[in-house]
Amino acid sequence: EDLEQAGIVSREKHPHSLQQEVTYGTAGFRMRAENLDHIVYRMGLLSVLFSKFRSGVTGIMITASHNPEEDNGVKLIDTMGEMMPISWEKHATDLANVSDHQLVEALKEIVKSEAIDITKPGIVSVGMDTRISSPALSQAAIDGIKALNGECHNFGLLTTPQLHYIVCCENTQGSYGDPTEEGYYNKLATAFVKLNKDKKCVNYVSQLFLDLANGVGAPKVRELLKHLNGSLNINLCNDGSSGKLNHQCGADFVKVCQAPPVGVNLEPGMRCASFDGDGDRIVYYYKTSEGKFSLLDGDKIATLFAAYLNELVKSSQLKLDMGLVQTAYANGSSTAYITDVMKVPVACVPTGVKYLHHKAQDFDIGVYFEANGHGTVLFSESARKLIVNQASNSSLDKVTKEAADRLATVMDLINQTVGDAISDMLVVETILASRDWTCQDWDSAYTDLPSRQIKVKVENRLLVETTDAERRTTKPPGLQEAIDEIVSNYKHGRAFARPSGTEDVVRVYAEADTQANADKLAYEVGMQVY
Ligand code: 16G
Ligand code: ZN
Repeated sequence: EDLEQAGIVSREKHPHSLQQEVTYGTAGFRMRAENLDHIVYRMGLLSVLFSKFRSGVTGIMITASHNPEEDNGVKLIDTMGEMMPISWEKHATDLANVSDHQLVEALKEIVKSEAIDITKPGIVSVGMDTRISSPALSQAAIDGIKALNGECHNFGLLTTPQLHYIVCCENTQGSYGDPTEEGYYNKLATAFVKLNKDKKCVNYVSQLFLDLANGVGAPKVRELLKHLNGSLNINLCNDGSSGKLNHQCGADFVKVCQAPPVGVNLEPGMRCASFDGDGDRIVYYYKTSEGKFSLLDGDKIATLFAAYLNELVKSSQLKLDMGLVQTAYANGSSTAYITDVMKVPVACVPTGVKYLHHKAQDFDIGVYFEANGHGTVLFSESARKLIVNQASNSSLDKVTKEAADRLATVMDLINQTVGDAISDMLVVETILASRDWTCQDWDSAYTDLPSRQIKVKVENRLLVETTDAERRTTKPPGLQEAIDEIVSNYKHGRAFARPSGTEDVVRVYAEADTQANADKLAYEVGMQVY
């Protein structure tokens, strides 16, 4: 039968070739591309089982996001366009590690433990980024899907969030949008053009300098521009025509180095943004009139979104509760601002989109962002209905109805399946235009505490264990006490250490009153971990 067939194809075309054990990490499997072939093939198999289990279309994305060109990765997408649930990660890990002749047995094991009806259809949508290794790996995934007699929708080049969007559309009978790349541009562009049609701006300039990290964002933003009818001008930088993927550019580089990417000649007055390699993160930045580089990261984007949505909800005369979700990396000033000034509840969760997304579902409107620029807004089903009803309620006064209409349109501009650089960019631009703000205006809400991130190479990063959304360590013994002691010597000091979920290192984050102190604090905490 099919499962036996999967075993034959495995041995003949995608043999297991790796010594070390691998685990399905924070965002799937990620490693040197040459080691991934059999893993991706097996994820093709798993995605078919997962589709049968869910009775819907699942997805597979081939990408390693902001990692170097030599790496690649694979992650699975659930039927609502969200990440595969954590409970299935162990199946992915098991399947990736078994030998070729144990494979059929492992598949049977999954079928049994999840009580999967194997006779159901298995349908999987596949997308990939621009890496040189992506087409071959994408083929490995397709081979896996076909080996189990699954149906494959091969979309080729996509940003990660585009694939999430398409999978969601495929499972919701078009109510979320058309399940095509074209449908994606149409939905976003229609909302953007509507929201920006009669803007009269003095301070906001409709000109964005966009660093695409030489990744898949470049061809996709070009496509988008064709649909925007000139309502936004974008200068594409690092668009893949010469530079190397993620090399000295992209959202991760800019965030970690707190410096502009190569290829962008930053001058005061310019509004700039960077995508990461697969288009699911964005950060903004500009040069102040004093000539200082200033970053508008995920925290700044979250507060911009939340404040604006809050106002629209109030003007629409709706009662919807809003919450903001962050991780330990959120700048302390942002958390204080949201709590004390905006008076919006803040939750802190462990690093990784799956945790943020899940927590955001607790609110009518849940805004979540990682400081690194990955985030979106979730509207509960009841909130969505209330907003749509209010927008079409003809008994309301003009101002209220217009606000509700605007809120409904902003909702259409947001990719709720996952953080999406293209969608987030369009929302930021809409809000800045509607407020007639420059970057400096936006930035003035609060001042970030200087911070520093470092990574520490250790023998075994898993010796460090954490609690309290990664803000405190429980192991090794004595580490947290030592960190507390060091931190107490710094004004506005805060620091934590956590094992990375994507690299073999321990990450240390520190913030303090000055950059020199933040640097020193990170270093001192790093020495405790080492
Ligand atoms: C992955 C996560 C990202 C997280 C990062 C942290 C997803 C889709 N991506 O890229 O959210 O910030 O890992 O990596 O979940 P780290 O554990 O190595 O610090
Ligand atoms: Zn990414």
